[in-house]
Amino acid sequence: MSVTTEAPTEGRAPEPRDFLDAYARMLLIREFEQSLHRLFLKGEVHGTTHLSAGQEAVPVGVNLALEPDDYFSGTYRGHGHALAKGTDPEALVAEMLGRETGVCGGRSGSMNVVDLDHGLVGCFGIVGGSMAAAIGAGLTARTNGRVSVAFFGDGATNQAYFHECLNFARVLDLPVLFVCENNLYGEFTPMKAVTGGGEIGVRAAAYGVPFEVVDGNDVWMVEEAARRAAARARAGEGPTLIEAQTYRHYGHSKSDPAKYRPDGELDQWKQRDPLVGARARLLEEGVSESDIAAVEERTRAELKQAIDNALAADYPDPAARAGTEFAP
Ligand SMILES: Cc1ncc(C[n+]2csc(CCOP(=O)(O)OP(=O)(O)O)c2C)c(N)n1
Repeated sequence: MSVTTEAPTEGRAPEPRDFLDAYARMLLIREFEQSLHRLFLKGEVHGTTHLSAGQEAVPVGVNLALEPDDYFSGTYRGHGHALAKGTDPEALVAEMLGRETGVCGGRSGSMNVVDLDHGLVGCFGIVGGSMAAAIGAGLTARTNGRVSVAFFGDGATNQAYFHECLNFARVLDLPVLFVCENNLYGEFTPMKAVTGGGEIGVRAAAYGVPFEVVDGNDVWMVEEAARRAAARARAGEGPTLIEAQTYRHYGHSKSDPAKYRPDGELDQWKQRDPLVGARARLLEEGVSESDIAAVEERTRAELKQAIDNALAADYPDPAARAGTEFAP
């Protein structure tokens, strides 16, 4: 059961200002992750990080269709999910640096960020865990008119979570948007090698959940699909699966140089970089080069200030952590 892209877009049509804001948000995510990469190489970020560079149009496009108090959950590749919804960049980078000003007081690190003020019920290192969390938030969302979004990867569609959660959401008509970021790879593994049948959307159809496949590098196509799905959810019509086809520019995590990808594949995808496409669209919409340049400059300057502030912040006092953490 698919939903055609001819379905009417709910809500008002985007204006040039919206396009500029969306571009700025994607640029913020890209530059944030590149900064994180540099901070990791300098030894400031511990453990590992999973960068989402290349996939920015998915969370930003979905967020354009959400209200500020809607819920969402992300993966370990969650910097973009959080920044798209409004998490403060300074608090997010401070979290990556383990500082007390971090959004979780420096306790979560890169993979497990929570920011309830912006509806982020959690980022999950367990593949598919985001779906279960979004179902929980969806049960609440059903009672207060909100929607709940789960971001997850193509690999997660082979987890039991995917099947249980789609079934459960359909049976209870929960207002949940399942947003699969199909970046063609799991951990070192091509999606086609591990996905029986090769198609993700048809799996949703098996549970009676409508699905759409969209160009995940086109922020406005993602927004339109999310707007339709959110409208159905708010109307009590239940869940939707959106498969956003995209590509990650880096390897799976910091220990993966992504040598397994065929020669030329990354370059081909970079020609369809979501930021390059959005910038070209802005010019087509009549936004001037100087307006775009001003936004780019402001975004970079604000991010630099945020990082400087985060680096100057203190580490949490270990004594103050007593009783706040779970140990088996
Ligand atoms: C339940 C579980 N199984 C295995 C892993 C190890 N693992 C971490 S990421 C990953 C690949 C997931 O791929 P995908 O869902 O496509 O997301 P992507 O990393 O491409 O964004 C795997 C197998 C895990 N973290 N959790």
